[in-house]
Amino acid sequence: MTQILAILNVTPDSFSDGGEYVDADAAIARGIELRDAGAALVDVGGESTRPGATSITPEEEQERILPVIRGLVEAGVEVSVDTMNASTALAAAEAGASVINDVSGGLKDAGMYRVIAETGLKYIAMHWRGPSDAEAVYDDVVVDVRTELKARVAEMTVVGIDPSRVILDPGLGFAKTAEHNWQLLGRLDEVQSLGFPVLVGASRKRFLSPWGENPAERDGATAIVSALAAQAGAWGVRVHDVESTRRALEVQAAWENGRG
Ligand code: PMM
Repeated sequence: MTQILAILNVTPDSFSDGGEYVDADAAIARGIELRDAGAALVDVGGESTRPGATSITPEEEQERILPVIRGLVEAGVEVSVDTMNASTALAAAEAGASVINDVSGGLKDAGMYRVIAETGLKYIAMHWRGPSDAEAVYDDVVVDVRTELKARVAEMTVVGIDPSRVILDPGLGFAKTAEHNWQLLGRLDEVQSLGFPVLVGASRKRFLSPWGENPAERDGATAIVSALAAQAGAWGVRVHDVESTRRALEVQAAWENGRG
């Protein structure tokens, strides 16, 4: 069954839910709610990756997220942490997180792979070409993303990361146009052919705007993408609204069962 990673942004400026959960107790309560709604993992992030968002220091990031991680772990919630910083990954591991979700795939912080290797955390490596959207130029986006992810994996192996703990993500919307995103989804099998579990992060993103002007109106389209990603064999989907995606995944599973 495809896993649901629920997004819990503890940031004042994330593009669709920024500012709601800056208070640690509110964030912990929300994370528990997301788990109860069907999330296998709650993905806690303290730094917005939105283009143009103000960047913060790892210390500020940790100040925001560590109390939330501790509270969630105490409540028995499995936590992943959305960070590009090695020091934050290490602190998160000590606080009880089990997965690091790195949108830079290890390109932002040269110390990240060592922390992953040494802590034995699971590692989600997303395809990334830097912090801006300026580099959305590809010969063939699926071939190029696949090649670049493969290069990341090769480096991870050199540092000693256990490949069985690695999950790959094509990085929808990160230096990608809407057309690029649809090609990556339509040809997800090519990304999966690298032999790693694949996570899809489409939730509320701009390429879904034909089905919802405002981000929160895009949960219907997001849920359909979740079902189709599951159909294509995705390991997981990272979403804001767990309820609609859980129902979509249940419908997909029922359909699949009907095949006998
Ligand atoms: N997208 C965002 C943040 N983190 N992590 C992964 N693995 N994949 C994604 O597609 C991804 C991510 C940006 O969205 P948000 O600001 O709503 O969290």
